[in-house]
Amino acid sequence: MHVPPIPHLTAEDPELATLVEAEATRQHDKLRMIASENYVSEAVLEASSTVLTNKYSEGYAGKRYYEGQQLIDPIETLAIERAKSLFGVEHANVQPYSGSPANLAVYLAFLQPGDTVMGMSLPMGGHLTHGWSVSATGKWFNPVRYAVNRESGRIDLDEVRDLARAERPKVIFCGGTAVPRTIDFPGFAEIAREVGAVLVADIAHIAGLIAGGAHPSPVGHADVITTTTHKTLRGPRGAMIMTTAAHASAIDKAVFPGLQGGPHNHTTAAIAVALREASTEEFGRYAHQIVANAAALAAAMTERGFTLISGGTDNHLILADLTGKGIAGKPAAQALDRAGIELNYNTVPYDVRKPFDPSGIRLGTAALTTRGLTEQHMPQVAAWMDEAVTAALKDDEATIDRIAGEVQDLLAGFPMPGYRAA
Ligand code: DSN
Repeated sequence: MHVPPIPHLTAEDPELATLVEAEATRQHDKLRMIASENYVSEAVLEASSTVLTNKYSEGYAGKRYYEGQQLIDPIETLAIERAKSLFGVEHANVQPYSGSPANLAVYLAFLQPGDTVMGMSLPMGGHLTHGWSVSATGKWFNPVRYAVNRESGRIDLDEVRDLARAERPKVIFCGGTAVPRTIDFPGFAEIAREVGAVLVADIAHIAGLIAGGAHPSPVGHADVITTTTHKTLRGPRGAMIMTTAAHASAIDKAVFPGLQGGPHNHTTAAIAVALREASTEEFGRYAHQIVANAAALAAAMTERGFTLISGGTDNHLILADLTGKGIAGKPAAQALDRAGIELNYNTVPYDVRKPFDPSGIRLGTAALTTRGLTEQHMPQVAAWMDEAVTAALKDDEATIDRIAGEVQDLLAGFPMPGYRAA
């Protein structure tokens, strides 16, 4: 059953409550490996569902447009101070509704429509909001995009520098959604400095690793840092923008009133809780375990004949090209889901297939590490993946069903925050 329990929802809206309970069970029974997902703590869940959702608070602490902020102001200030202390930054804005609005605020703060922005191409591992063509950021600005090296699968900073020198972007984004390797923040900072660009580090995927000391920090290198709060950082769905003091006012004005109305105060409170959790030694151990698990899984997948982009991983994320396995990413992801292994199909660099039916899969170890799985379990996970993909090619649903049962049996021994067996 869902924890905290939902008796009022069950009484008032059983149809919805049944769906929520079923989702809790699904999350419990599946090996969740979508690289951007996690399980939040029960304290974060409780904070997310408080009466704070009832309150409008347009503005910032001490400068609101509505009365009754006696308690909201200290809650938002607590979240801000915890973000500043955890990441070692001069300023934090905790109001962005999610990662895309956070990145849009950067455009509003530093660019005019038509200005040049440089980011990693989406199929190479970047994000829609780093200037991809279907995004407002690609339609209203002039995007130029860097790739990864075709052979190494890694960013080549010499190519990035050449492009920056040629295009003179006003803003450069580093970071992305399918980047399995360490991001060289000092290297990007040097390039940004040379061409006079604002460097934005989008650390959405790796924020928890940075907080836990398992990935280098962009602080001192990037002018602006954007992040979601719900991936490796293990907070509620939300976002933050962190800056030097020099850029604080521009970012705050861009978030409100530039882009958003009232902040979601229940989310702000849950972010504050997550940031407190992320400042503990236990969270540091968790962050390192995520990376150790990903390394062990990458090694086991390689042994089983999976082709990994860049040959492996330095962080929580693995990107695999399934061409060598004779199956496309989408049918593989669907079969793996039926086998109790949840991940997403994904383009790989220089993919010859379409984004809605690409060659690869993307997976991550943040959620399964929260459940308590360690390196010793990764060979079994890789074996299940290999078996399920092979079974999919032969329409062998019996094997897929068997794996789903084995996954469920394994996970029964690893508690899930937010769920208890009834
Ligand atoms: N949807 C996020 C991810 O999965 O990485 C990016 O926006």
